[in-house]
Amino acid sequence: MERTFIAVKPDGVQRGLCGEIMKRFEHRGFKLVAAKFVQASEDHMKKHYLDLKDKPFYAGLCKYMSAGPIFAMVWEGQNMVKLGRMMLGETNPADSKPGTIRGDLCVNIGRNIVHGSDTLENAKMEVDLWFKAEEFVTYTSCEQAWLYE
Ligand code: IDP
Ligand code: MG
Repeated sequence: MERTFIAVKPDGVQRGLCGEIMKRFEHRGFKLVAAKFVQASEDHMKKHYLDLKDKPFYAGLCKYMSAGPIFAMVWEGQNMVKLGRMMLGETNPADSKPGTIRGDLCVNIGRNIVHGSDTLENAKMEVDLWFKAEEFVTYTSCEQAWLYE
């Protein structure tokens, strides 16, 4: 089992899309293991997006991501990181296929409503950056036995 960090960005929250985005992960069969509704600081977002620090859009990105509340989640499942990214679609919504979250719900690369970890290594780092150990809930999903053989 893998874990990934998924977050509804401030534009997704303001547009009332938390439920829709969460629903897609629930319906796919993934298990929610941590979640919180937070206002992130610009400093926190600078850490989160450190690998993009040399990009021209870095400052604007960190500002946008701290401009309103974020719905932060950790989801668990088989191939979670890869499948989470596939569900999101491409970074640019214009390249995202219908059926993906970005392909269905947004149009602009700078307002692409949702974040998802891109590799298992980054997923671990992001989960640690956003959540403390005591924020995880341990439970058995009643779906588990019917989702996996
Ligand atoms: P990802 O979110 O699909 O992993 P990254 O390349 O990691 O994409 O970029 C992080 C975020 O930075 C994107 O989701 C988007 O919000 C923003 N971003 C990426 N490229 C651009 C751009 O060319 N202009 C404005 N914002 C961008
Ligand atoms: Mg990324």
